Amino acid sequence: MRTQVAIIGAGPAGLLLGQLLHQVGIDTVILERKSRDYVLARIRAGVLEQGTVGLLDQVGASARLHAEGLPHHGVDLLFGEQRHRVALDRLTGGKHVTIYGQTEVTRDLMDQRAAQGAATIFEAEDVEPHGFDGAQPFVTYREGGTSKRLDCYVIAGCDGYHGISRASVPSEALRIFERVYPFGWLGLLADVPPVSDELIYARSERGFALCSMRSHTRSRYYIQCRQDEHVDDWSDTRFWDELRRRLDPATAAALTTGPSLEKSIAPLRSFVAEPMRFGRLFLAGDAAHIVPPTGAKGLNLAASDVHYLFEALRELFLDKSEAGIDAYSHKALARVWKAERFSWWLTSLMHQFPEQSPFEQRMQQAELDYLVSSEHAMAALAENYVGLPY
Ligand code: RFL
Ligand code: PHB
Repeated sequence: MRTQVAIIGAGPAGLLLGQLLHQVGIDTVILERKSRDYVLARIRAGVLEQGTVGLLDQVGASARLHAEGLPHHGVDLLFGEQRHRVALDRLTGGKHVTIYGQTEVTRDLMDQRAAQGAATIFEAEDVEPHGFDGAQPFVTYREGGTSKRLDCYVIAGCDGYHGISRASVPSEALRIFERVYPFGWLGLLADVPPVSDELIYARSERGFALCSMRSHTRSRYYIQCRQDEHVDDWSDTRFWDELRRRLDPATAAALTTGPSLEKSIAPLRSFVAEPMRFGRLFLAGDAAHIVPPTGAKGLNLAASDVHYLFEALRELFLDKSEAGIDAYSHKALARVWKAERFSWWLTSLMHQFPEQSPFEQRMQQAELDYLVSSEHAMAALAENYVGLPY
């Protein structure tokens, strides 16, 4: 089999890239390790920047998003039993974010791709990129026990943090930057109305908590937990009790609880691999970088990478110019590092760190007090939260 762009991974990065390329007549095949149902069962991001929504508009996969997504014009910071609203719209000249689950984004892109008859091979085993340091790269994989080969001009590694693309690059060609945080997030999804109209990021003595949502009837909550914690040790009752203790009394009293639909623990990590291009192999999204979820940036960074990569590949295939692919890594990384900084900063500000000294505790407190007392500091937070320009 032959295609122009072999895309590894059918997460948001791979699917969005596939649709952008399809629109300008560039042929793609997506190879995905898991089944369609497995991919659609993963509960992940919930906050979309306007740039991400714009890309979904560009490919015509946003009708349901505009019908069902919730525009949010502010978020709350809760500390010292007080909620402080960050007026995203006022502080950014009218910008907002949209609450719409990553699961739904993925479903919309998959449905559109299937309707257009573009090839996605699910349950592709042992996917491996080859020859990307030359002009004739190819990808090998097994489908239903049969070995296959996909020849292409370019390989897009959109296969997430644990994927094969980055792992196929010789380690001496990669520079890794990493911070692992000494805690995780325990998340719970439930069909109960959200406790508030807007998201609440809460810092408490017992650890961080986040009140988020997927719709007016479906809530997503997170609490900071130990890294070595097991999800089975967290009954729903224990989760709800702990969440309540991290909120102010009025918010805790307003919380509606119910049986969980899903519960899982995610580790927190900052990670960047440089560069994002190796000959004819290009990394995009979590394959190249990870942010802790505190800033809601992971999916949105995958989208901005894809925007840059799409422009570069369009130039390569349609204008026969390599200028775009030569600039890709540099352009994408410039935005990645700013989102890394924001996610690291917000994580450091809002969580309890096991080894934190009394001095560091006071610094965290002072920074929060300063933040909510300064329009300039709040505007910097808002500007980053809604998403920096591409
Ligand atoms: P994905 O979504 O991991 O997709 C990669 C795909 O590649 C497949 N794959 C392979 N396929 C073939 N061969 C192989 N060898 C393969 N290895 C892997 C995988 O099965 C998968 O289908 O990466 P992508 O597309 O780069 O997208 C990135 C986002 O998924 C991620 O950044 C976000 O979910 C992060 N994130 C959030 N981002 C936001 O922008 N806003 C949020 O509110 C937000 N909240 C979150 C989050 C991530 C979380 N977790 C669980 C890590 C909340 C949480 C709890
Ligand atoms: C979510 O709803 O899953 C979510 C929202 C905001 C974040 C992280 C996760 O910062």
